[in-house]
Amino acid sequence: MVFCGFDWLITLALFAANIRIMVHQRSIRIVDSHTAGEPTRVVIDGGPKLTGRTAFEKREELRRDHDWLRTCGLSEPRGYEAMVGALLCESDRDDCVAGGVFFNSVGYLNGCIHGTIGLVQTLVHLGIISAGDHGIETPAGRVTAQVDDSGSISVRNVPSYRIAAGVSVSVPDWGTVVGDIAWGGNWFFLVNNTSGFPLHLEHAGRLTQYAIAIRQSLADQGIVGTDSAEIDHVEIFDSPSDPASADSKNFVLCPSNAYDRSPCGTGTSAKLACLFSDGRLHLDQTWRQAGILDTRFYGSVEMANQANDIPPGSIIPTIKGQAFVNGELTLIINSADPFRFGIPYHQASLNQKPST
Ligand code: PYC
Repeated sequence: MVFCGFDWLITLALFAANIRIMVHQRSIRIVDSHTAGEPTRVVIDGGPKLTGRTAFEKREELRRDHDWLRTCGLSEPRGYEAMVGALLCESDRDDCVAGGVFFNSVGYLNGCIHGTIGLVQTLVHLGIISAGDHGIETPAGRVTAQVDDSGSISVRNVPSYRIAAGVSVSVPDWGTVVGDIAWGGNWFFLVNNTSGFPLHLEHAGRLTQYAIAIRQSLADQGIVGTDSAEIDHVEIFDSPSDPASADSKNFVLCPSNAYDRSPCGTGTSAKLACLFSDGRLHLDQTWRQAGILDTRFYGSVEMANQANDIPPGSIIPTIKGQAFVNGELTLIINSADPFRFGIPYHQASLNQKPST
């Protein structure tokens, strides 16, 4: 599939006080959506042309050479910390309609299920795909999105698994916290809520502090994922607000220190892997995971085929949710604007600029 090059560059010549000032403008076309409350900002045109072969290579290229796209789209004044961005890419794979590279206000993600649902809803909105099954290539691997006529989108995720159960971590000011380490397309530490604060939006500040303290303690105590990967997401569970409509409620801390407004699809995948390993979830069961806004994802599992790079007993989760497109806009990068690449949090991102 070809996304037509809309890489337009406008040069405006301004003449003031006999001094000729050249102002360069670059435009980036965006579609915004939210999935169960969590925003996804998809770059559909005007981004850098990436030469990497796979979505993984494209992500590394974006990180290395074009980090300005992430900062200009997601940092203030255009974006904010809860927002996840996706660069819509072509995929070299015959079994994929598109690729997506996901990022947030502090860095890059491996996979992102709410973001994949948002990206797929964006492709539907643009008339590029319709109901049916569609392969999407992500840095975490190929996922399949099934678009149904009711507006729901189900994403069959990458193999998910738990690598450790009942891990104790000592968290200053909060005591000892015991949780599981699992992969669902990102690394998660999954704990029951011992913060003393119910999982309600009004306690989001305290819950964020609790989750940040847990994540910091994991790092300080050398508790990591496979290949020493940082555990950058913390998922806290409690009873659902309405047991008739959900099996569990979560609060998920993302790497940007924002909490996921949705139940977090990769986090729900990690949860399903833990439940399955504990014998608390069966192959024909649907798990209803509520998030902090009481919106829900519906998860089911199948056994993963044995492969060398995944632990025995891994599952393939499918996560169902719904996204709504809520904006189409054009970002303007004006060379005269000191905050054209966002208000800088990271100097490194300022050192890589596009040609404007
Ligand atoms: O839905 O997988 C997800 C996700 C990851 C980070 C934010 N949302």
